[in-house]
Amino acid sequence: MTQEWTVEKTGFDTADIELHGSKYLLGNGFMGYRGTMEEYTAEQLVALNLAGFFDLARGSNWRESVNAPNPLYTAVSVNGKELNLSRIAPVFHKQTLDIKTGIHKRETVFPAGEVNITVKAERFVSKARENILALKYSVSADKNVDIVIKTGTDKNIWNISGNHLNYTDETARGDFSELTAESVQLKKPLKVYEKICGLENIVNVGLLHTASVALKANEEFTFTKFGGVYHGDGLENSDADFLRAVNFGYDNLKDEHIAAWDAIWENSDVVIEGDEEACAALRYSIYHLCSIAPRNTDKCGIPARGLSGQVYKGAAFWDTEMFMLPFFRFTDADVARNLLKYRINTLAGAERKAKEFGFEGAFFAWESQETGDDACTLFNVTDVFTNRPLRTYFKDKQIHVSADIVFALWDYCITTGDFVLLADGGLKLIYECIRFFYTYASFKPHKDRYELLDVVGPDEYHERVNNNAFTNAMVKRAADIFILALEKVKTDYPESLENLGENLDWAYDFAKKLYVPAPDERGIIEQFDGYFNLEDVTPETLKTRELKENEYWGCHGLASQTRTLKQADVIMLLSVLKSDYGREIKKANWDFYEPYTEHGSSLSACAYAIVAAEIGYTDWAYKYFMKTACVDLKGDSKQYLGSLYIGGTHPAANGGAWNTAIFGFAGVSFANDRLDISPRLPENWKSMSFKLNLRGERLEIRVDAKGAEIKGAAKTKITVYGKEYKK
Ligand code: IFM
Repeated sequence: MTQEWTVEKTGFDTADIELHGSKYLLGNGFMGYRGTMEEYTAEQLVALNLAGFFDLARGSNWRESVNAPNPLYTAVSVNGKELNLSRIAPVFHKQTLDIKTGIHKRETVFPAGEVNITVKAERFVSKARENILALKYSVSADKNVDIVIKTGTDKNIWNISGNHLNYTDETARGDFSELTAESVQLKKPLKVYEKICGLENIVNVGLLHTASVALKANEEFTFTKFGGVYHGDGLENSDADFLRAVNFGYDNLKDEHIAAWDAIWENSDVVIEGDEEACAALRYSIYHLCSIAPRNTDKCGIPARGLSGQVYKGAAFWDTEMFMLPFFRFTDADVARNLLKYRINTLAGAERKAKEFGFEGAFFAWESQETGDDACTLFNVTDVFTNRPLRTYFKDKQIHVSADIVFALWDYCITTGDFVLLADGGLKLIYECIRFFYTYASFKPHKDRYELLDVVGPDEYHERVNNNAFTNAMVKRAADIFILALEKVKTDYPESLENLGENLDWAYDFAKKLYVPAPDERGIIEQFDGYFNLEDVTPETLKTRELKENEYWGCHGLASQTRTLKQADVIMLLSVLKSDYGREIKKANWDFYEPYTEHGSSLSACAYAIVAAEIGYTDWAYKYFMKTACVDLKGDSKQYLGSLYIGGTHPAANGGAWNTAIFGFAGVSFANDRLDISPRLPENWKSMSFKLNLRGERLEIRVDAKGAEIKGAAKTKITVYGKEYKK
């Protein structure tokens, strides 16, 4: 990043097209628009990815999020030759994303024979009107020249598995076009509008308009464009809504869009004094979280790759609850509530899944789309040796997801004080999850305890293990939460108890007797039964054993019989249930597990960073914080799982960066109605300032090496390094 608020690159390399599509992403929670050039098409991975809209790709049984046709498509030709950056080496090129305002710009000087043509474009996906996109496009030349502008709605967009739409109507009238489509299987309607202002003598072919313009030397020709994308409830008044936006005009739309972003930053900005690079990377992470947050709906979760495309089928994973929700519950409780309501709304899907696998209660999807049914396949990875799908057990054994959701839901209630959510379906969700775990668990009479056998923990390289420490501890926490939530509802919302079973003794017994692996005499928690007996090999050694690029280490691959783990597992547990484990235990486990961890998932480094900050390994904490915060800036994360493409943005890491800054470096914790702040900043950080919303109070917090200053906490009880804070 060149400045704290700007991502910018001067120069052009075709190799960057894929990375930049994600890095320069615009989004507003309803749609994501990749950071591609206006003249790009499917080949350069143009995508307008829609949140919460899923269907099959034509001719396949692959269900993924739907990409809409591109209403901002625009290209310039000179003498019949299109000025396409992916094919013509530019004289100059600059791409910019202003993360404060969510505005994307490009400036490209194309050589066109004797003439240099400059294209400047500015665009945004409105943060104030979720269906609207707008573009301002200018062309100039250093000599008089005739150009042809081609603009319109382009259907030739990137789709991983094929088109999801059948087009039912396409109309172009003058400077306006309208496309109506329906999704392939469910026949869900979609409308895309497009309107141009400032272009004359237009000739229409299909949804594309062309116009010839005689450019005068060094005089800029400018026009604007508006796009409208509608599905679901928005369709009802889409004609009028789009027209209103067009009539409002580009500059007004831009102003209200910037004002909407300002309001978001007002609550969510974090200022790091003394380290511009870290500050910029953290802001960039926050930008992504806010770009994809479902602000106006509780019908969809956040996809694991945000709105950058269809990777992982556009589905939501545990990433949302464990990595992103903390940011939202402290900065924008409405978004946090929407995300949790989405889980409540999809409880029926989780119940169907439990039943399908022979259990009761709610087994939430590993990959959740709009109904909560699991989009995850049983074969998630393609073997690079045989090109055949490999059986993975993410869907059927990664049961911790149900506990993660319970954990996040309770944390939301505690942080915001919104316990009404329990009456609003929250308690029922918790109850069904605990019922699922109870039926999944095995009771061992000779040990008088319940065990969780045959599971997959966060570390996906070791499948079908017994008593994974993270899973057991999270399920135990979920069972304890059920009892707390039940008491709360009994007292405050007794009417919502009626849909729970009469006799709940089993739940108390389960909470009491569920086995949670304890630290051994060295203080180390065994990741799962028998982990310590595995071959003592680190990822570096495993790498030397690889026979092929992108070889998958899980399933029966290289890592499975060794101690090498894909991502934080025990350390994830320690980063989450932090008050259950002391510093010495954290240190012993960090030292033990760190060398074995590949960080093959972008979810891993932040867990190590948070625990490192807590145990005083500040340099490590900083290193892993920057790895997390820069993941989408550098684009150096894994792009393939076997031969499966997994590129795009990484919202879990974006959330993990915020979690590290706030919970790790600022040492924020909220428990027993008390906020504690115990800062341990990296040496070069003079201070860090941020805001937290806590039970209706908006706290302004500044931490430095000496402690913390807090404004706005009239009711909140606060301690700093465990000592009462004098307000
Ligand atoms: O949820 C993660 C998982 O933990 C590791 N693989 C990628 C998933 C989506 O981010």
